[in-house]
Amino acid sequence: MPAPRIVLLTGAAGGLGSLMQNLLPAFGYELRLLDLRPIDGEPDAIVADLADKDAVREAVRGVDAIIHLAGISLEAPFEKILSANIVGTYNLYEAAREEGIERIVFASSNHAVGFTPRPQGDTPLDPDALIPIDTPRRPDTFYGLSKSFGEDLAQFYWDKHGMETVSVRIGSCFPEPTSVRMLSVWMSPADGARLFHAALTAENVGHTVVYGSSANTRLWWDLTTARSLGYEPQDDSEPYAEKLIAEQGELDPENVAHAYLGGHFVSDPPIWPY
Ligand code: NAI
Ligand code: 15L
Repeated sequence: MPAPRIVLLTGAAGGLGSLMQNLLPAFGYELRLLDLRPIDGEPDAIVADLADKDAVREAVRGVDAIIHLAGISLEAPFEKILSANIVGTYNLYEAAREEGIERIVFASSNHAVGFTPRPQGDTPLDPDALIPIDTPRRPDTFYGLSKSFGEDLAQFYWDKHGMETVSVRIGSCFPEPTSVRMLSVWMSPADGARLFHAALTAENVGHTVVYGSSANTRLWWDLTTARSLGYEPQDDSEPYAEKLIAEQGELDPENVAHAYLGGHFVSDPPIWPY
C-alpha cells in the first residue's frame, strides 16, 4: 500500500482529535476533519453525524486512509451507543468499502477488555505478567461493548473485503496522567501520534489489534503488537508518579474500582453528558 497522504480524521473536535490535528501534520499528512460539532477556526471541517450515510460516503471519498475517533467516548444508554458507535462505525466502514479506502485506524479502548483483572506484582511487572493482546474481550460498559463490536467489524471487513484496520485499544490519552491508574495506561499525545503514524504506514497489517500506551514503567499490558508496526514509544508516566501517589495513595486491591483494567468504568462509569 502506498503511504497515505490525505487522512480523514473523524471526531476531530474531540479531545484526542484536537491533539492529533496539531501533531499529525508533522508526519506529512493532510487531514480532512469531520465531527458532529463545528470546529473553531476550521471552516472546511465537515460537520456531519456518522448516522448520515450519504454524508459519511461523501466525507470518505478521495482520502487515502481514515483515523476513526468519532463516537461516544464514555458510558451512555444503549440506544445512544447503538447509533453513534455501532451504526456509525458500520456506516463508516461501508462507505470506506464503497469508496475503495484500504486502511482504517480504529480508536478502540481498554474498556473492550475493562473487566480483565489488572495484573498485580512488583513494578515493573515481569513481561509474562503483562496482559496479552489476545486476552478474551470483557467489556465493562455498553461503551466498551461498542468497541468490542468495532474490533469484530474490523476483522470482518478484513476477512470479507480485504480492508485493513489497526484497532488501537487506547489506554488514557491526555496531555498528562491525572490518576494513579493512568500511570499504567497513559499514552502521551506525542506517542499517540507516533502510534497512529505507525498504524497508517506499516505494511500488511490485515486486522491488527494493539494496546495504545506509552512505555510506562507501571505498564499493565503487552505492547508487542504495537511495536511490530514500528511504533517506538518515547514517553513514560513515571515522572508523575510521586505526586499522584502522594495525592491519591497507591491502588487498593480491595477497591473494585482499582481491581480491573477498566478502573472505575467497571463500577461507576463516567456518563456521556449530551
Ligand atoms: P471525545 O468525546 O472528546 O471526542 C469524540 C468526538 O466524536 C466528539 O467531538 C464528538 O462530537 C464526536 N462524535 C460523537 N458522536 C458522533 C457522531 N455520531 N458523528 C460524528 N461525530 C461524533 O473523545 P476523545 O477522548 O477525543 O476520544 C476519541 C476516540 O478515542 C473515541 O472513540 C474514544 O472512545 C476513543 N478513546 C479515547 C481515549 C482517551 O484516552 N482519550 C481512551 C480510549 C478510547
Ligand atoms: C476511554 O475509553 C475514554 O474514552 C477516555 O475518556 C478515558 O476515560 C479512558 O478510556 C480511560 O480509561 O482512562
